[in-house]
Amino acid sequence: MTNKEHASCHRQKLAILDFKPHLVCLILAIIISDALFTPLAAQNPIIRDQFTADPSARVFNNKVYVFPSHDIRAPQGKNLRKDWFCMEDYHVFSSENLSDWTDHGVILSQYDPAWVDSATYSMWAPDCVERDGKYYFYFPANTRADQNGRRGFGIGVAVAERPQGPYLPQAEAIRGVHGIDPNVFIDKDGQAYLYWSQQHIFVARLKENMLELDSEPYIIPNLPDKGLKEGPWVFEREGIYYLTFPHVENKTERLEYAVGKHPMGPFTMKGVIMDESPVACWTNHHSILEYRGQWYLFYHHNDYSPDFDKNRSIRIDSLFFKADGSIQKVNPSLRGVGLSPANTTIQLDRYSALSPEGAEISFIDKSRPFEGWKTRLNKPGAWVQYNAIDFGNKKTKSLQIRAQAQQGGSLELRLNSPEGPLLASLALQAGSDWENYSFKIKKTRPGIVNLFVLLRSESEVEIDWLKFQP
Ligand code: FUB
Repeated sequence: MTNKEHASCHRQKLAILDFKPHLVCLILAIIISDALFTPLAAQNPIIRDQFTADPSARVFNNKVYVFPSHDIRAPQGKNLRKDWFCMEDYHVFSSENLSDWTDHGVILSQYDPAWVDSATYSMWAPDCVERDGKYYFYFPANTRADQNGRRGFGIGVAVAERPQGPYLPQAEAIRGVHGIDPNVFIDKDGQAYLYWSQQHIFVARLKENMLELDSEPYIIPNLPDKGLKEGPWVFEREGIYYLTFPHVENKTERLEYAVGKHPMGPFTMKGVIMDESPVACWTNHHSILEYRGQWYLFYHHNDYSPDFDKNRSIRIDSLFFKADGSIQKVNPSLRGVGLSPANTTIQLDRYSALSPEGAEISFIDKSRPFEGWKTRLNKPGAWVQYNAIDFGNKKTKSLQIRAQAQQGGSLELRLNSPEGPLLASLALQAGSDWENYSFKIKKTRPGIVNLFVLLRSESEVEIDWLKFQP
């Protein structure tokens, strides 16, 4: 967590206190706001039991709902390419704290809309918006052949009374729309716009029924000429309309943006929000939203499938604006956002930094990636850094750690730097299995720390997680 994120947590608390001049009210407000205030935190990736991609995140009824694509491995015997995207249905996930996500299950599958060719497993990136208490879910898919035998991507709408569905698909795809990656933006005056991509980025006005176009599709000009552009996501902040989208400037997609004074432009290119993935996950696809005073970038990476980048996982990192409204580049992280309470399971493998030598992260079991990762320290002095652990105001006296040391080993826990104050020295006995060890530690002070876990022994130690206790 950065200083800016700390400041934003405080701003959220203070906003609740704003209206209380009287001291007694103020004290009451502090007690109430602390009780009501759910801290926001997330480690990446955020969904840990299935592949998810192309996250469209929305705030509905004070909760964050994420509508992602659902990558799967191509089923046998369906005549599908093994090396391509394969998507049969959509789930929706919701959370109030960005850490604990409820999976509301399948909200729509390729077998539901009459117009979708269900042999193609092509339920690509969706979006969802609310209007007058109804939820409109927009999704692309390959169409069945028309009278002239023509096929291609269309975009359909399914409507629900609640964000988690059930969603009822319209009988036909939206007329006049050919392409993928729908995104809907409703402006302050109530006018809704549909954006989508098909090599270029298109926009058209939507009728008030949210189901039909109200203008001819228009190719948004002044965006990069060369390289695929897709996945538009439009939002407004302080009178500036941001058109953000993945674009292949070099080899794979990076996230870029343009700004304008109207939802239909003209837009002027501004820059890069997130660079290309260094490990060549070919796609990236994102959404941007403000939730309780902080802006977030939702995006994806192939965390659980390093050898096949069409099985992706969604992540969140904080996003900041400069004073002139431009977007600061976001560095993708595993650590994610917010504070990790000291008494919860802290996955060190979602680290903030690793020593240049002797520290590495790998799957606990490569054949079962959703079991997660472990941290391996194999050189004396090697370390893993995990930032923003919140010790709250209760004293912490002990520590549990799940670790494995084949030949026995020793670790040190230090605060704020590899040479910082010593919190604990841990001696781990030899064993060929994972063990849950308990140790007494020096009493901690209340507050937020950056933790360093260092290897002191010659022999290596693997760590799954640790947790502090009173
Ligand atoms: O998920 C399938 C496609 O990959 C999306 O529609 C694109 O935006 C890219 O993420």
